[in-house]
Amino acid sequence: MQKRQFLNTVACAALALTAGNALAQDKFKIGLILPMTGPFASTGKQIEAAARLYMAQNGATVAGKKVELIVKDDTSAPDVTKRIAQELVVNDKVQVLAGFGLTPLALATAPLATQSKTPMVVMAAATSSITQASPFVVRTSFTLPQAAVAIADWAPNNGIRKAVTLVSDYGPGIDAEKFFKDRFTFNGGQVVDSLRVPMRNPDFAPFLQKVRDLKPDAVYVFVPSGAGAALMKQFAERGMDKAGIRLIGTGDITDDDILNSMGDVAMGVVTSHHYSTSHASALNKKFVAAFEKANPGMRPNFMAVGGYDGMRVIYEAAKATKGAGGEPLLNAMKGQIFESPRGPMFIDAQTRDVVHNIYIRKVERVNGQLYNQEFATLTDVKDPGKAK
Ligand code: VNL
Repeated sequence: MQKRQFLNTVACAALALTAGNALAQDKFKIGLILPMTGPFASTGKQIEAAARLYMAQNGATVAGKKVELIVKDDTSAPDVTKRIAQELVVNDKVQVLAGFGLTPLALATAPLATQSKTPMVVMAAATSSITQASPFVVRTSFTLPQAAVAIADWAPNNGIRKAVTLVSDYGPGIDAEKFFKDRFTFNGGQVVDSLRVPMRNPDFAPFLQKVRDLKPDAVYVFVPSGAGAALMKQFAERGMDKAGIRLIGTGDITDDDILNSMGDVAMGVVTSHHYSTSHASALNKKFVAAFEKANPGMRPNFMAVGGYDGMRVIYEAAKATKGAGGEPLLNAMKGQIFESPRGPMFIDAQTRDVVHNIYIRKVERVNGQLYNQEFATLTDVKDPGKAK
């Protein structure tokens, strides 16, 4: 009697365990860590909206498993990103980590991806070296050197001989400065000064005054997504444009999310980047229409596209591995080639970094709204930061 009861209990426990396992295996979990509050909240909002759009369009099951998207706010603090990533891996047992709004957040998490063999899809951060911080990193955003080199080739052919660089003082800014300076100088241009502004709450005024005094043909700028509006406002207030100093940069400064609110000062600004909301392809028109329908009043920017394409890479890899995570999932991400709303792109199997077109664009008014209008294309640009 007692023995039978014991056996019964064991059988029940075993069943519960199996059921628990089956349940866990029935899900494919994506841990999406983003800055949803604080100064970089726009990046989090764009990426979350795009990830949800991808799921709405492509179904919430993959390889027979229900996809669970777990969105967490890291407030753009690296120690928080790392702690959340740890919880997602250990407690939630996510198959993949994704998001990473800024370089320091990605770098803080990379060692954990390596230790736990969890693929880590970087959808926003853009310092070249991030993919080298862990063999488990795959990137669907872009790299600053890709954009910087392109505008450094364009500028000397378009009347810009003397430039001052002005960048946010951290990873992507340092990349933006170095790769612009090297290429622009190689092309016969001269960088007369290189200024770095604090990453958080920057006051551009004293730096812009310095630029005014130096009287270059152009000031070349990198600031992270979201900070462009403040820069543009102070650029106008200082009368830089009237002093004949042109503004050029990577497309982060004319971020589509906020471009429309920048007003006339943004008109004619030339930048280089991998995505514009007005990219003229059928696929992009569909993407923008669906995004705007699902998120009234919001325009998808390059962050949204990094998130959307990141979900594509994850879904297709999960299909190939039948929902398994770890190294097989990572390997199934390498070499993926597809059409993105940005244009053609692929994940370089060797570097795990994105290869795509870089476009030269000019801010113009179209039907009463400001857009980055692409007018030249460099095709299949690899990260120049990997050549060294
Ligand atoms: C980074 C690069 C962040 C480019 C950005 O916006 C950006 C980064 C938040 O690597 O931290 O536009």
